[in-house]
Amino acid sequence: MQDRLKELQQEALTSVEKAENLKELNDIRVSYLGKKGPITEVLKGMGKLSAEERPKMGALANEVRDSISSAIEEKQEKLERAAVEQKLAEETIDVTLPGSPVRTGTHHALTKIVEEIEDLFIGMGYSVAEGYEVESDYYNFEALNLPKGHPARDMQDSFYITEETLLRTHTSPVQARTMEANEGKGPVKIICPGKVYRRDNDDATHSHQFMQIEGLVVAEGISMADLKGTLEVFAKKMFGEEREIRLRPSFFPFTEPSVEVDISCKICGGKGCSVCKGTGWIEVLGAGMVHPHVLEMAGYDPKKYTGFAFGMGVERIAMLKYGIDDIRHFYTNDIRFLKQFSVQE
Ligand code: FA5
Repeated sequence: MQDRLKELQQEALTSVEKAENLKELNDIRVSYLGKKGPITEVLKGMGKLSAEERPKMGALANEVRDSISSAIEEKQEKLERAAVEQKLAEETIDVTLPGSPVRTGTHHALTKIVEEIEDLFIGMGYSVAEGYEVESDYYNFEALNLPKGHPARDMQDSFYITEETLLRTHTSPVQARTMEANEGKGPVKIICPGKVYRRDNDDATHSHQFMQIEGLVVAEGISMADLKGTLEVFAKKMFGEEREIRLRPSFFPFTEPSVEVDISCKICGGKGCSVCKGTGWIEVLGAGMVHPHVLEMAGYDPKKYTGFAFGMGVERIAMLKYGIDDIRHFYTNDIRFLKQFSVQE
């Protein structure tokens, strides 16, 4: 029995030594130390031993068991450590490798320009107002002195949705709505940026959808000089201190007098070039003194209040500022064009 126990001990220790993984090791534990294992089997024959031999054999059996058990424990630790080391080696991260860049979006050129213009006018005490892109015929035309059938409606070919609703053709309806909301009381000083829509054929300088920024100031004693001074500040801040502005007589049914406003060409400094078509001036916006009838329709007393208004095309301003030669770049989403106007700029 003693020999058999020693033999089993040797066998078990060799198997433990050879075990390559935790599963194999567990199988060894079960087969040698389990209740149905060979050691238990051998010990069943203890009853046949003499009273003297029995405790000796019991002690030997315990020793064999303990030695196998501690060999298994030791090996288990070794295998577990090896497994952790292998995992760490496999998952090693080289922190010195260059990272893959995270792609970030950028501000759209038009957003940048709108924000710049907003900041400029907010600095002069204006607040930003918003209107509706789907507008009623009344606010888009009638409240601006353009009754149904008025020939000047042709100046802004429209996308009608129903007889009385259309995609707004300009941001001027916000003038009418803001004045009406004020019920003829107190001053108004707003700018209103937004999208507008016209049945214009797309080309290098025209788009069927574009952006405008409307400005409106109504108070007692507002004059054309205020309009000119305001636009001069705008032109110089936007395009440089050396820029001049020029007002040319024009016609808008909602302003009287009306003007087209030109800015001296930034490219040639006013000498004449292909961009300004040799004139030295570039048209950027329409403006004028708010027509007394428009004031009246919105509830203002034109004998007491006067006002000026202007409306500029945002794409045209951006084209001038950044030297962009085709308005379609703003809408064709070429990433090479768009990423030039990154937020960090
Ligand atoms: C108007 O829309 C008037 N509501 C502006 C105004 C406001 C006048 C307040 C007086 C008082 P006009 O149709 O000229 O005006 O358009 C204004 C600006 O929008 C133009 O100077 C131009 O810069 C831009 N614009 C007009 N049509 C287009 C188009 N199809 N594509 C791109 N920009 C355009």
